[in-house]
Amino acid sequence: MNDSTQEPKQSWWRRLSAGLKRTSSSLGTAVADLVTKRKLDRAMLDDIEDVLLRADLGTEVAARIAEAVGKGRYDKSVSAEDVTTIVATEVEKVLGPVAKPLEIDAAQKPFVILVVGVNGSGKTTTIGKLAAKLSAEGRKVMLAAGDTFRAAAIEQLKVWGERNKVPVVARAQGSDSASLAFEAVEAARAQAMDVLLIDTAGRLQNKTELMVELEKVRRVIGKVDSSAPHAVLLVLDATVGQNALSQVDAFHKTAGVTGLVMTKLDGTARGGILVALSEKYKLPVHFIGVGEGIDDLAPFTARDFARAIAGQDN
Ligand SMILES: Nc1nc2c(ncn2[C@@H]2O[C@H](COP(=O)(O)OP(=O)(O)OP(=O)(O)O)[C@@H](O)[C@H]2O)c(=O)[nH]1
Ligand SMILES: [Mg+2]
Repeated sequence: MNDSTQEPKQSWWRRLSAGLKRTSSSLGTAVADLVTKRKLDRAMLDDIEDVLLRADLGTEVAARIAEAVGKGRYDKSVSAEDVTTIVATEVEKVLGPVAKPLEIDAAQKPFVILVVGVNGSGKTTTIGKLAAKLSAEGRKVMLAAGDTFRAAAIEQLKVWGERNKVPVVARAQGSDSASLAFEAVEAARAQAMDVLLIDTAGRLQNKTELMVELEKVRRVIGKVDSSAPHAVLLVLDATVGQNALSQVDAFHKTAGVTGLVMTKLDGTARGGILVALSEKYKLPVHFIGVGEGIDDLAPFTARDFARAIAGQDN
């Protein structure tokens, strides 16, 4: 263990800013190319807006940033730094209201967290990382292997359980995942657990029967405790870019998503999508995944993310 308290933050900031480097440096280079040897005019602002759209920031945010750049600067020369500073400021304004910690209500025993998302987005890994965080805070955590489709998925969750020294409720492959979830809530209650994290099978947002199954899981959990699930986390893979928008749409409608986790920000040029999502859906963003390891889950903070996107130093 490193005894410097700065160390963990430094390392995830490094991974986040390095991960978003492809976004920030292509944005920075494109902006620099646009602003050199020219005075600001409408055409330049349109070009800047295009660059921002290509960074996945979304039409509203791109237009707003271009407008902010234009304000009071027509016929003047602007620097690339002026523009990226405005990018960071405007992005932070969008992210500020959605950057919210995941609050565990201690009055709910167990506090039930259902984890949903498309195939391979990082659900199981995020559960493993979250279990570590919550246990470190002194909470009694239990996991439920609600992804009953694949034997490997059950094994994967059990490995995270062992690593974290927390119990895992699991059944044989092919069991009904709603009844597994029901059983897990009862077990967590009987064993006075603080938090129950329920894994689910990955499902594409356009596969109706799988989305209906998720609705059932949700409903059945509510039969044990009508206030549960207390949180429904949608895990999104940053590398999918624009597809994340339809994922949020579909999962929100079916599962009543209460918050987002965005993974794989350690290696993507598409992290800007989180800005477009925040602008459109305004769902809380709790955590970001910046690697595959147990410690690679960082609380989401608007300023850090905005500065990383804009390629600024922390
Ligand atoms: N680089 C990186 N890899 C990640 C991150 N989160 C998860 N992964 C990796 O992504 C892959 C899929 O992760 P899982 O946790 O199995 O994803 P899942 O959503 O449970 O997948 P299914 O159960 O198949 O739907 C694994 O190889 C993880 O190690 C992250 O933040 N960064
Ligand atoms: Mg999984």
